[in-house]
Amino acid sequence: MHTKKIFLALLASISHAHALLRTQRKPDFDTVFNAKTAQSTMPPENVHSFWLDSKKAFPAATKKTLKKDNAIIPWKKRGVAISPAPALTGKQMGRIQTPGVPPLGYEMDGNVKVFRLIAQPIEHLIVDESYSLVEPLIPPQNKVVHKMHHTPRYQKIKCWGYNGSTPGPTIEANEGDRVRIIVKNELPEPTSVHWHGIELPNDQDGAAPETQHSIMPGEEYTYEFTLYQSGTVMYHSGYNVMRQDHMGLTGAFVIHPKKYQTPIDKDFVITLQQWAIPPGSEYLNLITMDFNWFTFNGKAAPNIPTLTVNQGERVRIRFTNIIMDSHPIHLHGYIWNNVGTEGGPIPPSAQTKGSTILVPSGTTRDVEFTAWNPGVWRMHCHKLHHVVNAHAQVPMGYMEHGGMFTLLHVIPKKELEPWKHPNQKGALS
Ligand SMILES: [Cu+2]
Repeated sequence: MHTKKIFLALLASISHAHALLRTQRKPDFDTVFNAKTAQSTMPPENVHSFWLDSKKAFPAATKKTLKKDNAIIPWKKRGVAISPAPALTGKQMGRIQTPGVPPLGYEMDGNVKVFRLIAQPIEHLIVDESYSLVEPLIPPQNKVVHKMHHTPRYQKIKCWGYNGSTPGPTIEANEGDRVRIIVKNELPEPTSVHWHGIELPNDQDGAAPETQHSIMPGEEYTYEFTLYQSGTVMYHSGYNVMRQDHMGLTGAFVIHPKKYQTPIDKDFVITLQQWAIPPGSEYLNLITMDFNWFTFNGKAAPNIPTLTVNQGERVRIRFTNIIMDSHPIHLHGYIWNNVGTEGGPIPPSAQTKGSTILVPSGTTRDVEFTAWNPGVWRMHCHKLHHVVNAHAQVPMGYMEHGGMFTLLHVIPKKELEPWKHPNQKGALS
């Protein structure tokens, strides 16, 4: 009885605080909210009442659901249908390969390239037992030892993505293009999309609520701007960022320059992500900084696609990172040139060389090399914990490669050619 009284008193004070907050915040919001940029039918007052009336906003977050799904935050609103990916998802309209992630095609409206993104809950497989993309490249004679390493590996997550995928599809355009991106929100909460590294008008920046009202669940919102720069940039959620970016709402945006310094034969994008997944769960722990799963393009080894190129081809790899940690990505067998950042191409006189590139949070890094050296070369993060899976789930012992680990497969021009370094006489130029 006593507990019930305290509870009721608490409830009353909370609703009083909410009412106060509503009246206090409204003028601030109206100042920021500019009718010119408004594209929504949702009046601004409702943005706050949506948050304050949590029962209305999150009907799925009942005690019963929490128990059933073991979720603190609703991943999906009950009864809301999840749309299939827009028609042009998976249609290759450009030159970029994002291994394991579909590209995103566009339609033309006059001279505007129109892309479509749906922010939505997805069930996403990070790694499973059914296949390994690394294993076929391991020579049979080495596999006796290799088999000893095998430990069970399976991890699925309930997360958020764009067009059914995390990372979202890579958007590809050219310097000088006018682009329009139509975003639909199927998440159980408001969102916005920020164009990370793009120089554009303030009202297109996707930083809700400073530059726009947030896109409410079920709403569509249109961004449109011209690309006056080139390079590898990103898009990610601009609203409730800690949660939404960690839930998987990120993708790459490649803007091709009018002319590349060196023509490129194979052009890859790899998005770095990290996740904290409690053992035995499919839900993400967004509060801890102790991450235990690490992915390239949403997959952990051995499910990360290998990068296949032909000997002699010019290869570019673009790394994008929106998550909290930096990742030093290392490639065996090669010294590469660091040719670009989210700021665009680095002039040749300022380019540095290396075999490892540190990709800090909030940045992109482009590397380039000529694939002179045939064979199967490891490419992975060099933080040791980031190249195994499921830290919490398996005892230490043999820790098979997982996490941020894949292979660059350079197919030789001719089999059984004697190995030659480019600095040797008569070598491949
Ligand atoms: Cu790492």
